[in-house]
Amino acid sequence: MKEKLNQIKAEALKQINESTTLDALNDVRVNVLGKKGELTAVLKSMKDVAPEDRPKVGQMVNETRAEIEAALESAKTQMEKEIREAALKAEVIDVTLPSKKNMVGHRHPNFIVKEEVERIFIGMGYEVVEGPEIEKDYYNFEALNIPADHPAKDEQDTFYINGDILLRTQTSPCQVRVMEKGNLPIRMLSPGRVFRADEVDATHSPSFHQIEGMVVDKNITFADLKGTLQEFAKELFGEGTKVKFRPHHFPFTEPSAEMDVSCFKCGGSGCRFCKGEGWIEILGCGMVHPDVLRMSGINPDEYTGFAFGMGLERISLLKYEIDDMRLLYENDVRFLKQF
Ligand code: 2NM
Repeated sequence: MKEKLNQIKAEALKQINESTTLDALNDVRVNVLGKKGELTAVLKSMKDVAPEDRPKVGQMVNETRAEIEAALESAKTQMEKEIREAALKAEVIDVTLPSKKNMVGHRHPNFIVKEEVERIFIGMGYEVVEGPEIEKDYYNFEALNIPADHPAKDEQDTFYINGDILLRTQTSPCQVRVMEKGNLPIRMLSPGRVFRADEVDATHSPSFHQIEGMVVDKNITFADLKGTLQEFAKELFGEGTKVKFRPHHFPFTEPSAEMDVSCFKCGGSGCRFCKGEGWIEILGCGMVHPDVLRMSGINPDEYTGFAFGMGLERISLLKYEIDDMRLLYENDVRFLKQF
């Protein structure tokens, strides 16, 4: 019996040694220790052993079983360790490889220019005020001294929601709302989206952006307007920038003017960029019309003011030398990254 057990053990240990996979190890376990295993068969044949020898034989079987189990367990542990190490080796991460970059966008040129204009005027004590894009006819036209029969009010030019409500065509209604509140003096800048029924081309879009500014205080004169806008032009386009005012007409200002800046490409001598003019038109401006002040509850004998307005896209196109406005609306990041 002892010989038989030693033979089973030796054979089992040999097979364990020869096993190269966890499955093979498991097969050894089943073949030796399983229900139909060799050692189990020995245990089952105990009935043929003389009763007085049974405890001794039983102990021998158990010892053999324990030794085989221990060998199986240690082989399994060793094998698992090897498998783990091989896996780790195969999965080495090279931390020196360049990482995958996330796609990030870029600030839009309109946004860059808007912030720059805001920075300049905030530096002069202005407050940035935004208002609704859907406006009442009153704030967009009537309160700005634009009469009912003015061509700008035509349905060909303005997007109407109904007879009384429309998409604002300028940001000045925002300034009317501030004047109405009556907290004087006022120094404000109103940037924002405006709408006009224009066909899309290199210089037009039915939705674009404006920045308007307004000052209302005692003793504000055209000299304040000129000094302020000259300072603004220098900061935006460079210290050497000169300005020129040409008489113009707006219903909401009197007198009114358009302001040109000396060409920041050629310095005013005339080039392809300024079409040989030496000057580039930049904004409209004027002294707030007394009727506009009066309609919003401000006494024009006590207070005067100036206002100005510019197209944000136009400034972006000029400043970054972009020749087609449509590029500003495509949001192609390869285009945006240039600014
Ligand atoms: C412009 C040109 C001239 C303007 C006038 C006003 C207000 F509210 F005071 F009447 N806001 N903005 C104004 C004046 C706008 O844009 C070309």
